[in-house]
Amino acid sequence: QHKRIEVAEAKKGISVDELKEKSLFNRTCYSLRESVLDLDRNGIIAEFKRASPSKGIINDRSDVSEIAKAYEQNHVSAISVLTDSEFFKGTLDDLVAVREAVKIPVLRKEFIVDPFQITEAKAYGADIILLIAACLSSKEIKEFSAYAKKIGLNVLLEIHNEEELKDNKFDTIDAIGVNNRNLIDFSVSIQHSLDLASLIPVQYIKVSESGISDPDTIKLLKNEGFQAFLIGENFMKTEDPAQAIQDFVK
Ligand code: IGP
Repeated sequence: QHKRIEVAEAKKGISVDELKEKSLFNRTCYSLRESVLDLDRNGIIAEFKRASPSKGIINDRSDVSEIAKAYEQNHVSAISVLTDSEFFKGTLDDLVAVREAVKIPVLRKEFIVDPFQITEAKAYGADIILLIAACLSSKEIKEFSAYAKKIGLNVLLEIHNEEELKDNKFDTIDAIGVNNRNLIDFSVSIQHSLDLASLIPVQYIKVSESGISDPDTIKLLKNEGFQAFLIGENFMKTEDPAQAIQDFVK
């Protein structure tokens, strides 16, 4: 609900037509699929995450460009940037800063409830949007993903159970992410990914999200067919996220 109010406020500040005039809106997006399948990259989607509802402040950094560059130099496949301010202390400025710092796909990590936020994602430099099945109807997922594709964005659909997968197998979705974190009680289990892996059709890039904190877990997930791994807290909680990712991937 608070998100809908926030979107209504954002709409007052700038119109869709004004968003579409921004130079970033008219760029060509990097392909998530190509980057994930690129053998010189490691499948990690590294997240810039200052805070979360479950952990509070994780690391209140302002040097987002530096961290993004370090992630890129360590061969991640994409970078995720939280733009929700209330729960994650993120901003659209963070998204622009990351866009300007790297030449790999950037995901706008946001609770999308209105197509306005999809136009906004592109206008502020994102290549990928996240649609969370738990927050949207199947009809919305179909329409929002079709619109995102039409303006050249990549779409990552986040699911947490078999039902959400079954209802949303649209051609306008590029990747399916299994969130290992339960959005209601915040409990985390990699088992969610392991259970759903074989049910995700091959046309989608398979992503495992949340609670990944050691390289052995990645090996396990890879064996089950996962191609990408969304990791935030494990890097962000350290004093030096750049060093943390270097140690993790070596
Ligand atoms: C990263 P972690 O446990 O590595 O910090 O998780 C990412 O998966 C998580 O931030 C996330 C998220 C979301 C945040 C996954 N889906 C939806 C906000 C909204």
